[in-house]
Amino acid sequence: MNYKKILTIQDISCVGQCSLTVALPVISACGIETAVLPSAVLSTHTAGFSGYTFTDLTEDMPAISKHWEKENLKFDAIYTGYLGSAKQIEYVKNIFKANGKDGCIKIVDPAMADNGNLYPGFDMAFVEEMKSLCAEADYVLPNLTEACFLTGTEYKTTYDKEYIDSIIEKLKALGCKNVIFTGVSYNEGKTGITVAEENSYSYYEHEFLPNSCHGTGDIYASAFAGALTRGKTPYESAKIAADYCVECIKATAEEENHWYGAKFEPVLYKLIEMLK
Ligand code: PXL
Repeated sequence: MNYKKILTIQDISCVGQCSLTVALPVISACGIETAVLPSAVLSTHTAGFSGYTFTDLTEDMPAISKHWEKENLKFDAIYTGYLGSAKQIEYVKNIFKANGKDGCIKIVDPAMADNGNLYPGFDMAFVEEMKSLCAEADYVLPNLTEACFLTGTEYKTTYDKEYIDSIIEKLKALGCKNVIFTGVSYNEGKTGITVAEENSYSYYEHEFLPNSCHGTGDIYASAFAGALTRGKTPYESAKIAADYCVECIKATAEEENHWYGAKFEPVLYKLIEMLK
């Protein structure tokens, strides 16, 4: 049996259906063993809650990585999400080298911004460090806001293919090998993903749902990482992750008060079916 292991590095938001509380179940549902390295522990995520706690785990990282090295624990893929500090990015780069198997797939979701703004607590010094992490990744999964910050491009809400392609070119100039560009919308009522591989670009368009949910970026990146590690092509993985996110958003739309995350759990079985 082709049994694979992913290490995912992102925060634990104790409540909020994002980062590790999404990545662990979603990647496990893809049939992949999932090891975790928490970047920080927060009582909730930072989008919509106030007064949350934040415990930075940056200085735990080197010892954890060293211990795994000593035990010869290595991973087929390493997928990073929300990171707790700019310094952490340096440690993550070492983890890529020290804890990945030969040919380890490195997936970076530069989770730091949305809707034209950086998340609370992030600044341009973090963006600078993130650029260097993206350059070491095999797959980078930015949304439009993150792609604009990474490339110094003006953020626009209406745009054409030329605008998106020019951002992808700038990301490639930064050293990003394959770009999975999420939330790219050219037509009303539709959105999609541009999959810019080393030598070919493709676009998957799907329905745009008006009730956008917090945490769907993490659901997307986790499903993509799981599908890709399982052996699906980048395009198939991008499509499966998009179709699964649509199912999660639809499942959440039924209840107006569920504002802090997407109800991804009741439709996990659909992700498993898509992977067959
Ligand atoms: O979903 C991205 C994310 C992850 N972790 C924390 C967040 C956010 C987005 O706001 O606040 C703590």
